[in-house]
Amino acid sequence: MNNSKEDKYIEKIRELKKERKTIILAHNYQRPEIQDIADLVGDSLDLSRKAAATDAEVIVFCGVHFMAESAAILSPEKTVLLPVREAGCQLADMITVQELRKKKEENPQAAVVCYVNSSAEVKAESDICCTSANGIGVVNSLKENRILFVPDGHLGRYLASKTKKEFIFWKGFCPTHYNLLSEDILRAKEEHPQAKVLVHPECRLSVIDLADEALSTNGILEYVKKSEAKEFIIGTEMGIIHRLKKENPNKKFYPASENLICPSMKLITLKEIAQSLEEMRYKIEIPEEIRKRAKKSLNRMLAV
Ligand code: CIZ
Repeated sequence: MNNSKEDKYIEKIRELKKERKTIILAHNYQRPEIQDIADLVGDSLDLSRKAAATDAEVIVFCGVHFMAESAAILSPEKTVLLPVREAGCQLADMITVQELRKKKEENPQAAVVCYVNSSAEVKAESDICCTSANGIGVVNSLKENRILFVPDGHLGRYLASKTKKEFIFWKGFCPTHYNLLSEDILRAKEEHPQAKVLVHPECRLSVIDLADEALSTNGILEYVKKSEAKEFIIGTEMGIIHRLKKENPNKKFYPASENLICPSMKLITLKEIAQSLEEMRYKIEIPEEIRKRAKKSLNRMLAV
């Protein structure tokens, strides 16, 4: 997009934002220009919690569908907009509530732990939620020894390797993280031998085994800020590199692979945000009964 067009959309967004008492949230994986116009940048839960604590009347969530749902679960009195209807999450779509109910029937003794990357309906059907940052603590807090972990089989395997619980894994995966291979890490390490390797726990265990740390997006940001190291190989969606560079201008960042791009995260543009605010679209609506039960699973996690 040329600069004058970009400026026109930024101006429109600022104007509408004021008029509609709006807060704009951008996930760490969003395009740089979206992160730059957002009021807050972060992970999905952190953004949703912070937005809930504001007096904004409208939340524009620049992320994917389940993230906007999390904001709507925590802020029922606010209007939550997802600028692009098609911005879904392939991982979250790898489980339906009917499939989950069937698996629960087959495993009545298991506690259902659901990664926040899931629909409101799946959260509502689970005992407790977790994030990639607090998963170990959540699993260890449960009295049950059997854990039915949904929907991310890779995060599940990582948590199983860090706890003593017996896991039943779901077959879901994040295609962006799944495509990162150990060969990519080995190549990046050869090219940048001084660099620390930070990967997301949605990666395969073979990739995590080669990394210095497996961390959530906010975990990566915190680690880099505190680290004495000057170079980092980043094994998660490369949108995060914009924020890493901005917050650490004297450090260097290399994506572990050029394929670390989530197509859904890139659907949102400045033009889409301006249109979203102008037309108040696309509103996230969650039936109240589902919202309340999903909130219970999130609250149980927050209590841990
Ligand atoms: O929930 C989030 O924000 C995601 C997808 C990952 C993370 O580690 O922040």
